[in-house]
Amino acid sequence: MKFFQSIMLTALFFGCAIQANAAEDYITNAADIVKAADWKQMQTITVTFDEFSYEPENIELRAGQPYKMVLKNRGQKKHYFTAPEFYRAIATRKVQSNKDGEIKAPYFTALELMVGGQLDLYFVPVTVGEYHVFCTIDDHREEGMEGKLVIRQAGS
Ligand SMILES: [Cu+2]
Repeated sequence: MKFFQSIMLTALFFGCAIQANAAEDYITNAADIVKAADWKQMQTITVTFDEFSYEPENIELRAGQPYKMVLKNRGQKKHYFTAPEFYRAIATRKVQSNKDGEIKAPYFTALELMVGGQLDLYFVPVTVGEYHVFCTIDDHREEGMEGKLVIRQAGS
C-alpha cells in the first residue's frame, strides 16, 4: 500500500511539474498579440555590443507596447544576446537582418551577432518580470557582458 501511494505521489508530482513547465513556456498566442498591437506606436531601442558590455545594460519595457530592438555589434569579437526566459516572455513578430532577410519563429533562445552585425528584434512584451541577458562565448559574461531586461505592467 505504501509503495502504491508513493507511486501515486510521484505521478502527481511529475504531473504538476509538467504543468508548471507548460505555464512557463513561450507565449503560444504570440501571433494574435502581434496582430493586435498598434505597430504605428512602435518604439525603437538600440543596444550596442562591445567588449564586454551591452549599452544600455538595463532595459525597461512596457507590456503591450510594440518594440523594435536594434542589436548592433560594434566590438572586435562575435557576441551573443542570450536570454532564454526573456524570449519566452515576449510575443515575437520577427527578427530582421536588413541585408539578408527575416526570421519568424515562436520564440528564440539566443541571437548571435558577427563583428559589425545588426539584427532587429520586433516584439511585444507580455509577461511582467525581470530577465537576464548575457553572452555565452568564453568568459564574456564573467568579464561583465550581462544585462537586465525588465518588463513592467502597462501604464505603470
Ligand atoms: Cu561576447
